[in-house]
Amino acid sequence: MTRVLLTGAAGQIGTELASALAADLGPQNVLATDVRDPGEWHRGQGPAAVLDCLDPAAVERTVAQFRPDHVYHLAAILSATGEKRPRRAWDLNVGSLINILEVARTHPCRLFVPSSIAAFGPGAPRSPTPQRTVQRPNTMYGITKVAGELLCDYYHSRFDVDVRGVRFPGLISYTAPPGGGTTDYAVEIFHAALADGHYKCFLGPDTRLDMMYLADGIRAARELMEAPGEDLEDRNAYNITAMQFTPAELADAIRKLMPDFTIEYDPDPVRQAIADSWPERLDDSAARAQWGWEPRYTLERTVAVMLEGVARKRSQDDETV
Ligand code: AKB
Repeated sequence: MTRVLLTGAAGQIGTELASALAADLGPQNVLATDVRDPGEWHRGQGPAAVLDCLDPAAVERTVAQFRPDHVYHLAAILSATGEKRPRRAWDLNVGSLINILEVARTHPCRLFVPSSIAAFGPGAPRSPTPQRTVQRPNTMYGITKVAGELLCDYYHSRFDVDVRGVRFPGLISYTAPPGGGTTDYAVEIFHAALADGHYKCFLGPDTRLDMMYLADGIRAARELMEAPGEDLEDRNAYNITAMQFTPAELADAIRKLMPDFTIEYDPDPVRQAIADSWPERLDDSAARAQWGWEPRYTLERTVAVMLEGVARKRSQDDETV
């Protein structure tokens, strides 16, 4: 059975990915790690541990002891937080990655390293953004993502490390909140709709961005990790996409199920500038051709699943208070 290690497992992607992997592989085969104490985030499925990926000895020890076949390296600082603490974003995003890549040289395992739409900047075509085009991002987060893509390419060609990755659009889910991203509005809006019937959006109404429901994102990561390596010409940074919308279009889609929902706009200059520099729609034809990528969640399906999931979570949270 495949043994899997996750870093950053307490985050938005890690929480759902760990559960999905534990359900399929058996909880004992999935080690969830995060820099935060598992007492704060772990819900009791399989083993969990504290791991600071900036500590190379701790990364080495954890990998040597657990002997994973696959590692999903999810620890990262996102775009908006990265602009508040650029040096910290560089240190964590690039420093943790190189520690993981180094360990994979001596303890062979397959790595998944996520990149992002943030790896593109204002100079790239925005709709569609080609798989291969100019990458000159002007955010620290984006710079760490380009550096990460290049590091992964380097460790693959120079040391034969089997590392793979996708460029995620904004991810929408309700199990664990995203934290410090620019696309977070597309999650917050559902919580506000159900709590107050109203949302104050930190991006302007016409800001179109590339988005995906997290279940599609998790399936993309897992399918890429199972794909034959020899087919992966663009292995470390596949564009993937599912849907594109603006805050106003998302609000309209929510209003189809909650007719009284209202939205107002109060753009935050930092996050608005980040969003304006990002792709509206990635061209995902390389992922489709090289490993069969195909999204399943449309905007309408995502809105229905999110309203139901957030409502369920709110009533569970009420019961535990
Ligand atoms: C962010 O908004 O920073 C992230 C991303 C698109 O990578 N969700």
